[in-house]
Amino acid sequence: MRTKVKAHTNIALIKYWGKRDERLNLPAVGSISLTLDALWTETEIEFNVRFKTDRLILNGQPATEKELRRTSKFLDLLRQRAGLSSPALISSKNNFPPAAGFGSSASGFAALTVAAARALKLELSGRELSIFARQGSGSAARSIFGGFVEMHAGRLADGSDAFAEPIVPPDYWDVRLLIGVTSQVAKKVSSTAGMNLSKETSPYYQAWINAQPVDLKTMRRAIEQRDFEQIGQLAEHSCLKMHALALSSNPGILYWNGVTVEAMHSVRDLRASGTQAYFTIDAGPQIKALCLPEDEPKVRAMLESIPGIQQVISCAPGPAPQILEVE
Ligand code: 2P0
Repeated sequence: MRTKVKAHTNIALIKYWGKRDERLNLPAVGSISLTLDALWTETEIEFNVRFKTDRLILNGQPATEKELRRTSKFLDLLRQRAGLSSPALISSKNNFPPAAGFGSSASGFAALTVAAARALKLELSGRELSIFARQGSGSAARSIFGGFVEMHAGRLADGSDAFAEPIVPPDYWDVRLLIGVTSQVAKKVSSTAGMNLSKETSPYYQAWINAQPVDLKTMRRAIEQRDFEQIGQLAEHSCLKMHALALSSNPGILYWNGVTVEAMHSVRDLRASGTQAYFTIDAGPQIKALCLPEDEPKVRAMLESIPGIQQVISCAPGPAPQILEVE
């Protein structure tokens, strides 16, 4: 009952911000993402009746109590489905620096879901796996698939219609996402805390919910048609709307630093000079620039020339989780 799985992280082009149900972790809005090849988590899990309790090793170190509790609670869902109660030993490592601005939760919970399901001999569809992954972390549901992926908010109270699915096959279209690292300081407000505060206090929250279906539909069509300009413009717009929600929360949440703002201007200046580049930013200060493969050198050079950018990481579309070992 030992399995090892590699899962990739993802970047949202249409952002997820807000929950319709906290207990089941149901998103208030759908989202669209791109799975990334260069950033991944490898997770090994063993269930064994002889273990006394669950144990979790993260990047070679024992996890904190809080991390272990979250993981055990999540594994209970899969154990319950399998009708088993064996404790697990989990060892998980990321290939990306914590400074990359990706919480490990998307690739981490996707890898854990696929590894645990396989080790417990559960035969689950991609849809079912994404429903489990969602309960670990909303963005993890999208990492169950490669390439461009849509997460559905759903309407049902039990969450059975809140799942992710691919929009096009993983090799449908080659694009690039370049991550400019601006800071290595941990963010002060987590995504979960930030989106819950926005729901409670932002005067723009309902407008955000109302506009999302049109953004999702337009993005879906733009991906199918490989319309890069439409995708880029819409991704920037969705990012700025998400940050407008954070800023208009009370107290306001500001995820950017000065370098992030400089970089947003630089991306737009490059675009004005004729290179198709668009930015997106998550719940942190890193800048992420979307471009076509042929423009990658120019976009990288632009990011590297900004004072305060510490590192640039290039990503292409990535695959679905892969099972590396089964015993
Ligand atoms: C996204 N983010 O769509 C948005 C944009 C961050 C900014 O999904 O509370 O860690 O565990 O469901 O998955 C990060 O949120 O949140 C996220 P939970 P998660 O990528």
